[in-house]
Amino acid sequence: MTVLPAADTPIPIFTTLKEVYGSLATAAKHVERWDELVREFETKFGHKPTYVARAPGRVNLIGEHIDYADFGVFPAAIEHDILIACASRPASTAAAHPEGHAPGSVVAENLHTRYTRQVFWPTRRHTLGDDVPLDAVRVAPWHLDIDKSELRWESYVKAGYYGVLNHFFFPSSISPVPVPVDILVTGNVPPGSGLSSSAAMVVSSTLAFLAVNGIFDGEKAPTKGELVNIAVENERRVGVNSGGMDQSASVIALPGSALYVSFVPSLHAEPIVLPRDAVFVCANSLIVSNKAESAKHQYNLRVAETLAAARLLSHRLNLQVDSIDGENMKRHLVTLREVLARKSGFYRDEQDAQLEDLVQLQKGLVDMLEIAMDYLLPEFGDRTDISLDEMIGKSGMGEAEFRELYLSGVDVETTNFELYLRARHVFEEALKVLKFREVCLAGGGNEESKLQTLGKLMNESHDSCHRQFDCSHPKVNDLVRVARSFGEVDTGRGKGRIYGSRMTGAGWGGCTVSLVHRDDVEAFIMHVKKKYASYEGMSEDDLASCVFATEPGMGACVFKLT
Ligand code: NG1
Ligand code: MG
Repeated sequence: MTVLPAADTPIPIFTTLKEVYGSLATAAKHVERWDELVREFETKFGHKPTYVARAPGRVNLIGEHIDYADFGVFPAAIEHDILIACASRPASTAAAHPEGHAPGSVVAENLHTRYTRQVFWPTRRHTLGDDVPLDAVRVAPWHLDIDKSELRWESYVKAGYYGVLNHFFFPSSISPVPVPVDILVTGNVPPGSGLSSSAAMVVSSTLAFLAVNGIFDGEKAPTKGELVNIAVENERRVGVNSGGMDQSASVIALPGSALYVSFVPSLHAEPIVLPRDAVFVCANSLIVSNKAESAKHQYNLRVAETLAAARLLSHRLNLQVDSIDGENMKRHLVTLREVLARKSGFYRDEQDAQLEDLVQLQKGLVDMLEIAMDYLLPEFGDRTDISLDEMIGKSGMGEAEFRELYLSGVDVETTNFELYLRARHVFEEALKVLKFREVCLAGGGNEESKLQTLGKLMNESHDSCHRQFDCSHPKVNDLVRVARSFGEVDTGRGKGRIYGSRMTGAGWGGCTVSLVHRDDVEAFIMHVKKKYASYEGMSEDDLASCVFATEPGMGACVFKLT
């Protein structure tokens, strides 16, 4: 991805919490956490931290599972965040640790007692593939072992470090070696809940390693857009073939605005102010979606299905998506967005100018819906799914190359694929995002009817995630039902003003987001706490961390301690 000016601003380096959270009132709620983090760092490591890297989670308002098809999405940063206090390890304390002398070694602690202390250091990966002693190979990329088979907290720390090492300390002939680092992590983004704790971990880890290595002091400091690109690359190292939505929201967000983020031709983020009376309330279904475990048969399978749908469409439409490499055909992955662009007759470079025009994009999407219906449904019968054999047959590719390109990252026990429903969800959802953006941007007009339109789009988005994309969960559907039923509650000022409710994030558990009138937020939160069965018997404190209103918050930063 190249980067457009919108994301081309520097990553902020702050020295007050008011700057970090965008207002004194918000900052006041976090002072204690920050103090504890700094204090504990000193207790654990015997020296003071020099920086705290901060990255927030995000809530996606609309546009689910379409970022990796290259369509625009609509997230906002939340107040919940990951904080990483860090400092280079002084020689005096390094002596106390056997690992203290390895270049770039990391001692990572977590304030959460469930996560144990981790020590690791990078090696250089020899071109022949073996790890060899550091000083033997000067021109080899850095390597860290990341366990993709289970979800480990330090994997996200390592993923962030990986990108820093290979972007800033490689090739080593022109870069110095990284310093040994002590870090202490804390966070309050609930994991596995669709609020992007993972992106917040990876972004804050990337920032921490950049900061301690002095990269912000030099000319090499990356812009926000560059940080997003590095963080996306980093997160894929944990084994999820994600799009770029979460990292964009976590890095680029500004207080008071949601973001319309688009990815083609390059990362572009447009801050958009939401209607005055709109408040978004998150509620946790308490079903934790374990990414590492589920990636292969859920998330990555959906990525594969949408890419396979794009392949079938491009074959049927006769689009030139592959290239010739000598004697051989070189196959390329194309996204549904690219098929749309090429179908409209524009190749990669020209498509931009044309598709900047969102009206054109809208028309293209409507066309694609029809094309998908013609070409992605099975030949016979009234089912919507097609068999593996039929899918490969319709791809124009040989079986082995198809399996290698599309199915190698997923567990395919399934023999049937819902390519039509997945593609239809993507095109319809992309249309909903454009509509959502348009309503938010429209000046004047009736505020109430704006909220109703936004809410309706959110409801439709949820129903499509559930029925067409099959990424919801029965409990999440219950929670959505509970939220929507607030519309029947008499608040004393009339019926509860809930405009829409949907799952947010990858799904298969996690959180919902509901659009509620500002004046009804408290009553709504009480209603949900009381009616969602899994909340029964929970303490007020625990409930408060399960159901909360969010205002679009500030993106990531580095805090410099004096
Ligand atoms: P979450 O909910 O953070 O796991 C995932 C992807 C996004 C996007 C959404 C679905 C990662 C890091 N992020 O988000 O890119 O595809 O699902 O819209 O996997
Ligand atoms: Mg995630």
